[in-house]
Amino acid sequence: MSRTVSLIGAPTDVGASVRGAGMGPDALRVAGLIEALRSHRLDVMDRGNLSGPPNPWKAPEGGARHLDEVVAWNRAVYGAVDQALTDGHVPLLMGGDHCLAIGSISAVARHCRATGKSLRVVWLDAHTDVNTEAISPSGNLHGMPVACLLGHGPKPLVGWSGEPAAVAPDQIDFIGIRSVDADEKQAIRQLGLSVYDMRHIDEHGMRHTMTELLADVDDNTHLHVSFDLDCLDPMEAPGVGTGVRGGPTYREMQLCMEMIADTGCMGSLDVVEINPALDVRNRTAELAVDFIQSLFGASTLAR
Ligand code: EXY
Ligand code: MN
Ligand code: MN
Ligand code: MN
Repeated sequence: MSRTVSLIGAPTDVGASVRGAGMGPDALRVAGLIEALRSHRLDVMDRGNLSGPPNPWKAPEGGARHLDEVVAWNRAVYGAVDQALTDGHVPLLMGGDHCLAIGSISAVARHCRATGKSLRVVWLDAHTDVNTEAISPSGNLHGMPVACLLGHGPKPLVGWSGEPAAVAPDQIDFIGIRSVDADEKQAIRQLGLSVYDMRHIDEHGMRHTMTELLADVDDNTHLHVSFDLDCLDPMEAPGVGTGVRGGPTYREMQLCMEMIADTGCMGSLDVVEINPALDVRNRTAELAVDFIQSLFGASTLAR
């Protein structure tokens, strides 16, 4: 894994249900992300914040909200992540809401196809984000990135990796799931998605779950981690727009990150849904900085 991390800020909440996630990138900088990564001998290149259209704060049209603005922001994300990968860096996308994973993971998928790497996406979230405009209860596009990446979301957001689907159903695993809409459940069954929900973690523990999830990771694997801070229990991470009670503990999350770091295969990362407007001081961004350090191997004594 490269030891140069490219920070890409995407200050937008156009896909979210509430305002505020647009302040996420600077909350991470204020929480000391750059200094923390550099303290572990990582080179860090802060590429600054992308620009894009303001949030028009309109009602959904055709089952999707702010589609044009979401397309524009994801185009900017795609370009920046693609450039970081071309430069041989590890792109760290700082959201911003989770709709931005469309541009991020589409760029990673195209890069993996070009370099012959095998892509695996680890989706850390309370939600499966696999709604489409036909079944979404809200029309918010942060609830649809997985559907788009699988080739089923709103047409302007599909096919960006050069293939109809950026990711195949067996290339993505979910951790921390505990809030799934009725129609999403049907989609999960039909697609055969691998969902390690909180029930699985309760019954088997995080260690068994991650051992199972990472079993087939090898040197040719490019792991992409898409980390939605609402994966955590809102008691730990209050600064999120769609918090759901009953999430993993701090130590369960740390173990998850450390086991991912142990593979040495994490090639790209999204950190999304931090909403400082809903936070207690800057607690959620500071928590994210803890976990990001663990993803880069900081907690592992062997390194
Ligand atoms: N499933 C609900 C919806 O689609 O509106 C809630 C989605 C929340 C999405 C957050 C980013 O994870
Ligand atoms: Mn999400
Ligand atoms: Mn979520
Ligand atoms: Mn099991």
